[in-house]
Amino acid sequence: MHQGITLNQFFNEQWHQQPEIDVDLLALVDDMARACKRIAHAVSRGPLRNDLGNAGSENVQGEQQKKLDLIANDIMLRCHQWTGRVAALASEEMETIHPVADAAKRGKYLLVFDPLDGSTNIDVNLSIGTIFSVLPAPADRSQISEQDFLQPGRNQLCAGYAIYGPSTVLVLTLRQGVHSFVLDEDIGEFILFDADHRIPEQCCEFAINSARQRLWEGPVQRYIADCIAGSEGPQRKDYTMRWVGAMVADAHRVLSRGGIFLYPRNPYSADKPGKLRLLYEANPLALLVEQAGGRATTGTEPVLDVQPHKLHQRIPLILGSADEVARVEAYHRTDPGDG
Ligand code: P6P
Repeated sequence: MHQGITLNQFFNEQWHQQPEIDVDLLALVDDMARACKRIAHAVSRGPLRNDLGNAGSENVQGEQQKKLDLIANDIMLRCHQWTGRVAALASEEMETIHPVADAAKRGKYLLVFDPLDGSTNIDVNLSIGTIFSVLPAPADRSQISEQDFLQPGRNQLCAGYAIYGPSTVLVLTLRQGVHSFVLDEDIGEFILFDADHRIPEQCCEFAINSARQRLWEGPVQRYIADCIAGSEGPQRKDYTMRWVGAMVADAHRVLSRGGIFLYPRNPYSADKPGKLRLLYEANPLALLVEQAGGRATTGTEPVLDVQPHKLHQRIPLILGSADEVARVEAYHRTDPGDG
């Protein structure tokens, strides 16, 4: 696939080669690109418009909502709820699902998203992003319920993220490879720069918040200790550590150049087995990583196989280069102890 074509041209070419690709799904991707352009614009003007800081409200997770969290959420609703492609939406920033109004045509997809992941980075001008996942809607769309969203990640038809960094980059999959596009602000188009991306199988870079080491489950404690032991230790190679504090940024680095990202299970907190949310953080990133040849696990099972039981469910997440994630899974098999 040749570099330099627009998102639209790219997917039109894919559709000509594979007519089975649903044109409504391609149109939804186009709607998403528009939403991400608008969010990128709002984020970049945050300091100029006094849009930094807290909104004075909390989300369902009890976390302080940033003004830009709510602005990004509103942009996502505006760009998707009247297109006729979506039957209902769900967001980290909304406690319950958001069915498309009866007056509008309810489309064949459910859209679930984190409108602005890593929003604690906003006020210090570090990378943040939008994460999204597209699921099939039920045949009967007259009464969409939360239950309809509770599908394992393997059901996703499309997943992706936009990262708002030095450039605005859109990375997505329609289950036929992972493709990356960079926003050319001069023409307002996302331009293809990396088609059919493959994540390096080997790596020597891990991402974990080491300040929470006391809360990690045993296998992760031992794995990280062995990484820190470097070439004198059982891994027989030296590692480096990176932690941006926004999963979308850490995952983008891991997907781009290899590595492993860990936000492991906290065995001391039954109701919060992990920090990251299954439906709109772990599942979309897990699909992207698997589509690029990597792995994504809870430590004991593939993330995409987990059957969700509530909308804002949290999950332990370990994803990245196939060989390194397989290594961590082996630590869980050989000595699963919690301590
Ligand atoms: P900690 C952002 O709030 C987030 O949900 C993820 O994007 C990020 O990876 C994680 O939390 C950071 O958590 O414990 O390091 O602050």
